[in-house]
Amino acid sequence: MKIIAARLIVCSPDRNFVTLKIETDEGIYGLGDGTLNGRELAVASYLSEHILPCLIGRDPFQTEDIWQYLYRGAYWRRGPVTMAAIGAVDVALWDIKGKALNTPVYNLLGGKSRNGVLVYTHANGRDIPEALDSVRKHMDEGYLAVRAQSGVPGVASSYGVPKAGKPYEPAERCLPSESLWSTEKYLNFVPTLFEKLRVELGPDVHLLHDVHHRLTPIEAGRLGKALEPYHLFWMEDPTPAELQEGFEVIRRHTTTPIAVGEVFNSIWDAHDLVRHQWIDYLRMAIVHGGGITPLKKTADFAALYHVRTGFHGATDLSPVTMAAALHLGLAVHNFGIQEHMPHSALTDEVFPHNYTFDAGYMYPGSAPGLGVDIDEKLAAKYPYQRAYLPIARKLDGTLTDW
Ligand code: KDG
Ligand code: MG
Repeated sequence: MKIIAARLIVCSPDRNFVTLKIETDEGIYGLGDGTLNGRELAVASYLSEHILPCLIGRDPFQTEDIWQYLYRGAYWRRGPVTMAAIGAVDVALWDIKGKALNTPVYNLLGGKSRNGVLVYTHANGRDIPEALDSVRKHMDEGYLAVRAQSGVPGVASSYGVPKAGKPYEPAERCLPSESLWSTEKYLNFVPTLFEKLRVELGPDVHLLHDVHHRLTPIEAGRLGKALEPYHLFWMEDPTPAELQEGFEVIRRHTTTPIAVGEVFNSIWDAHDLVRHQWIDYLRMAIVHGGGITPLKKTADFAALYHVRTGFHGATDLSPVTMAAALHLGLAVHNFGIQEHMPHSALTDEVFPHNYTFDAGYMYPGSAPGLGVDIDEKLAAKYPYQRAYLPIARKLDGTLTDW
């Protein structure tokens, strides 16, 4: 089998997606996701200008060699643009492999290690009563695990809080909007949120929380300690992770489990975090981590240190990445949990898929390959629109991590 064509479909059915379609001489094609929120065209250009011409004529079964060719062979390595582009190719090749062998991708990764993939979804509210209602709504839908975010009193436009009447979606089709941040108000508030949730919801529901890179390590230690009575499933991205040893400081102060990694692109971003057991869950996205090939190895490496997976699954990762995460999550032994922030109905229509949700778990389906397609005619009706993530400033105007 040979690759005869590779092209991009860049569309915006409610939000932007960069999709790679690789075609073979046997009529089988595969899909890969190359979406990098707010920087989509950089990946599209990296793919179309630099990668796609090198794929023609290659054997799509050679996922390892092609990955090394694009990573090592480029001389320049890592970074979100490069790795999302390589990830798009890698995932499309696994899709082709599965279709050619007439089996779901998870069977090529070790087969099913469990019946279904435990997922968590997002609850958001402008205040504690709204956040509580939102968690309850998702529990009624069947979710067993829910991430809870709430507006912080005295801080306008906190992270994770939806605009009135709309589902939460951070990217906006305008120049970056500005949100505000106060560590002091946040640290005083968050334990009161989780105290209320535990009192009202009982001990069983898994509660998660995303700090979104906003604290210093010692502040994160204080928060983790304050949250211990409410036994969170995890505290996510407590501090920016460029300084990996910062997590040692957090660990010294709290037993609240820690998840990190949605902005990582390589095991080398997490190597110390994992081998020192400073974290519990590794959250790299399949697309931004370079695809299924490196993520399978990363998961196996993490397993040696009792670190489990918690792959990123926000709406800026297309249904192709969602499917890839479900196939890998079903197969690896050290699966932890999968994020599920459902796409809009229009996005789901553009990307028909086999995966399903039932009673807290997701199932990738048994279609050959990844089980996701793209309706190109419909996609063409929704052209790319420039969009940005917000930025954050402290109350005195200092730019801080969003
Ligand atoms: O593109 C940025 C989003 O994917 C991110 O803000 C979502 O933090 C996020 C999460 O945990 O899903
Ligand atoms: Mg996050």
